[in-house]
Formats: sequence, C-alpha cells, structure tokens
Amino acid sequence: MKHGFLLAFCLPLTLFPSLVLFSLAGVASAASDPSPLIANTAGRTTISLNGAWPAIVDPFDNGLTMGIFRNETAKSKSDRIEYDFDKSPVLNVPGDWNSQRESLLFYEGTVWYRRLFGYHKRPNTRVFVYFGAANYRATVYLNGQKLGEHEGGFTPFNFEATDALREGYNFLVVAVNNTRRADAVPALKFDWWNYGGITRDVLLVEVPTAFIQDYVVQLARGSREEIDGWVQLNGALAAQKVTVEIPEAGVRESATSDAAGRAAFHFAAKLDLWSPEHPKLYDVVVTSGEDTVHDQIGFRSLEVQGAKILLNGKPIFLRGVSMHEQAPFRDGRAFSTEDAQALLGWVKELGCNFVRLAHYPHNENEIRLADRMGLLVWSEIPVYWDLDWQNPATLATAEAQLRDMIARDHNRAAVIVWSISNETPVKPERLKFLKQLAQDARGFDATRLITSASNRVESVGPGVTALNDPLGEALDVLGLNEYVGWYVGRPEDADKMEWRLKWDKPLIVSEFGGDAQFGRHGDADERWTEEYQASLFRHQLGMVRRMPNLAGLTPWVLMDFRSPARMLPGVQDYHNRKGLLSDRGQRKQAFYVLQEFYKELAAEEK
Ligand code: GCB
Repeated sequence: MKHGFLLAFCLPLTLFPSLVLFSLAGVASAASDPSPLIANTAGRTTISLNGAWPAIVDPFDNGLTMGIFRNETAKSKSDRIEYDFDKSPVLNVPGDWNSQRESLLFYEGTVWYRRLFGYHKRPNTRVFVYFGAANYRATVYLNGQKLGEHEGGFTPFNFEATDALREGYNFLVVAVNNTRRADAVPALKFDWWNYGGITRDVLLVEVPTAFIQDYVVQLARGSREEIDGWVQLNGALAAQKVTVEIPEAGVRESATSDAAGRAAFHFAAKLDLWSPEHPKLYDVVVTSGEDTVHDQIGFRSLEVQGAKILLNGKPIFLRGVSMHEQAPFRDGRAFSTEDAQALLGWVKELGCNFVRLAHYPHNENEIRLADRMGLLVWSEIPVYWDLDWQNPATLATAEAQLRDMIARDHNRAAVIVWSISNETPVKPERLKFLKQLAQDARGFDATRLITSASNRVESVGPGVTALNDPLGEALDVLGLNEYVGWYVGRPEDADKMEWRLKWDKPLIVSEFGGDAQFGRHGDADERWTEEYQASLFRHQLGMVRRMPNLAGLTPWVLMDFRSPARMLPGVQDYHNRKGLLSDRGQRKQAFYVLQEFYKELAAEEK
C-alpha cells in the first residue's frame, strides 16, 4: 500500500469554527446506477484513519438534533453542550463495538464516532473517505458537513471529501446504527451476532482530478485466451486514452473512453492460468492520464457443462466448507489479515479447494488471501430467511449490496460463484425478488456462476426427497442446505435416503451439520458431543456421495460463532457450536472425519 501524507494531529480544539450542515449531502446511489466504489484501494495512495476513535453511545437517537456531528465543546462557562467527544471512551476502528465493551454486547442502536486528523492539501488531487464496512447504516460528516449515508453492513462505500477537507485540522464524525428492521437486508432474524460499528478499515484515498475508478481485466466467459474488460474513468470522461498492461505476459493494449468515461478492451493473451494448485497472479497495470493503478490478477476460465463445473476446461469437484467472518481465538467480527490467515489456513488444512463465505460479503483481505492461497470462493449477500419481498426499498438495498460486492471483487480469480440468497421461504413475491437479483448479477458480471442456498425439499416417494425450489430455474448452480440428523431425523436416516433434483444443474450441498461442544464426549447418539457430530458427518458424507449432479460440498461450519439464537447454558452460551473447530481453534472429531474424506477425494482425482 502506498501512503499519503498525514499531518500528525496537534492543533488545539479551539481552532475550528462551528459548521453548518450543507444541503448538498450525498446519498448512496440507487442500484441501477453504476457502483460508486473506488476499486482496489490497496493499489492507490491512501492514508489510514484506523485507530482509537472516541465514541458516544446514543440509544434514543438524540444526537442528530443535538448536532453531535458539529463536534462542539463549551466555549464559555454558560454554554450548554450535552455531549463531549474528548471525554468519551474510545472504540477501536476497525472493530465491532459489541466485543469491545461488555455493556455493548447486545446493544442495537446508534453510536457516534469521531476521528481527528491533520491534512495537507495537494494540488490536482481529489480525496475520498472510504469505509470497508459499517454495520448497518452509516452517516458520514466531515468538518460538520454531511458527505453521505450508506445502508448495508458488509459492503464498502466511499464519499468524496475534496471540498469539505481543510488545510490542517479536520474532524470526521460517523453515526453508525445497527438496529434490525423488517425492511432491511438482512431483516429481523438471522443466526449470527448483530455486530455493530465500523467493522473494517477507514481510509482517505487520494486520486488525481481525473482517475481510474474501476476496471475489469478478466478472461471472457468460457475462454482461456481472450481477455474481455473495461476501464471506468471518473473526472475527465470522453476521448481519454486508457492502457492496460500485463508486463509478464507481454500485453500492452490501449483504448479510448466513450462519453460515459468507459473504455472497452478485447484482446488475446497467452497466460499461465490460475488454479487452486497453481494460484498464479500477474501484475496488471492500468493507466490513464495522471493515474496508474497496479493490481495482482489471476486468470482462469469457468463454465458449466451439464451437471459439471469446469475450471480451465476440466471438471472440478469443490471440496469446501462454509465459514462466518468470526474472529478466531477471541470473540468478535474478524477484520485483520492475521484473522483471515488463521481461518483460511484451517480451510486449507481440511483439504479444501473451495470456501463458502457465508452469509454476507466478507472482508476484501480474505478474498485477496484466497486468491493468493488458491482457494475458490462462494460469495454471498445477506438475503437471508424472510425479507420484506414486496418493498421496493428492500429490493434496492439488496441490489446495491449485490452490485457493490461484485464491484469490489470482480477481478478476483478465486471468486467463482455469487450467491443471491440463503434459505428464503418459497412464495411468489420472493421468487420475483430473487429472479431480479439473478438477472442483476448476470448484468454486473457475465463470467461467474449464480447460485443460492435453498432448503425447499419435498418427499417424492418412499425414502426419496427432492430439492424442488422454483428459483432453480434462474440459477447456474443449485445449493442445498439439509440438516438430516440434526433438525430432521437421526444421523443414520441418511444411510437410506435418496435424492432427486427438479433442475438438471450442478449441485453444491451448501450446508449440513450439527452442534458439538469441544471437549464434550459421550455416545454417538448423545447430542452436543463430538461423537454425535462426527457420526453425523460420517452418515452425511455417505449420503451426499450418492446425490445426483454433486459438484461440491460446503458443510456447516468451519468454526463456532456467536449467535443470539443459541441460548443453551453450559453448551451454547450464545454460540452456534456447529463448528469443526471451536472458536478457540480446537479441532473437534468431525474436523478429522471431513479431512479424511477430502483426502480420499483428492486421491481419487489423481
Ligand atoms: C442454516 C442457516 C445457517 C444456520 C444453520 C444452523 O440453515 O443457513 O445460517 O446457522 O442453519 O446452524 O442452524
């Protein structure tokens, strides 16, 4: 990462004037607009604003009328200001608030954060404030001026700060609210912790007046030697020269931007293809005018042929596991590269070539690491359980989250499937909503596969169960969550079960599993024990092998995670214990059962 110039903050608080709220505040754009995201912040000049930010907990939402965003302090002894950032305790950014302060463990509401920083203005430079994620709604003010609002807890967003920035002293105030709402995505119920706060990095991004906002440099769908792509400019738009170079592959191509600032590319290239066994990344350089962006990009082809998924022209079986973005070895949301290394390290140790990042877009650093480690990725938006399907605002929010997940990661070879939903109840309004998302996803990215995890099954004969979700028609790959042996019947029931699919498409069994507390032992029929979970995995693995069109597995789940829905004292203690590892990294017996199975599968493939 390149670093810009951050003045050590040392100016007295009395220097700033009180600021009025400007009316030209930005609002996160509708999903039909192109993504406003600046792609690849790691390849730009950035200044980190991470650190300890004073924070004011505002459970009744009084802060807005009090004007907390003005960051005032009493100037005379008769002044009445009923808040004070300087005397408020700090919260670390990035980080959820729930695991930083005991009193905030279950908190759902607003917290106001403030960050002071010095800045030295530079000519011909535009500055954006960039948030990796804030859950769930964020309103951002710079020097008392509202820059914008963002909804969605797991996608990045940026607002232009150029005009609101001052030479020297600046203050950034962010209101974050994690209240669950029926019209939000996700809505009122979900099986993970509602971590609130600024959960990912905050950066200032410096770019030239005219700059490269986003680009796609990827192989065309199904191709192993044709690159299809585009570059989107911001600032100067029409008739700009844009160059894409892949020096190691001897590629240097130029194109000219159209009236919308987009330059399209299509060219042949001889490339060493990316695969789990050989995660080759090339340095790719995009240049236009004053701006140059470097990225590390892998190239691989992806197709579906009948029931098979083909990677670089060869069928691949996806040996996977599902995981949450839950921090290893401590409670809280994972956010660091070290967290990602520990989690994906265990995924590799299991013998996986695939990981399902459930149930929302994970940190960009995790996907980048998957790209380097050679792990294929299923990435998902939090369209989870029941939503307000007929509400246009809910659809717009889901579409914006889908658009920005794809915009952030559309150059990552690791990502092969976009999942548009998980276990949503079958009804006509839900089908219409999800079909719209499937269509959008194809519009945003024509090269990757579209999937969804479904639990809509029915009995179609003695001992025969069918996955029959009507959404299957709109998908490239079917996902099936089934809990035989945990929510349905006993583990042994799996031995006799046969499965059918309504749609002749590749199938990924996207979930099965059961809770076990690490270190709890008993017979194979005693719930919550490692033995029960290991036995459930054995029976399940026997069954899923017989499933038609099976192209992969992502059992539930890599590691135990916090969930308010899991209340059993002494066993769950507000944790979903379906992990193959405990949240302290202890391997349960089922870990070795799955590892052994994947070892056999990998050996069979050779
Ligand atoms: C599911 C959900 C997942 C839950 C899991 C469970 O079907 O997709 O989010 O955590 O079951 O443990 O019940």
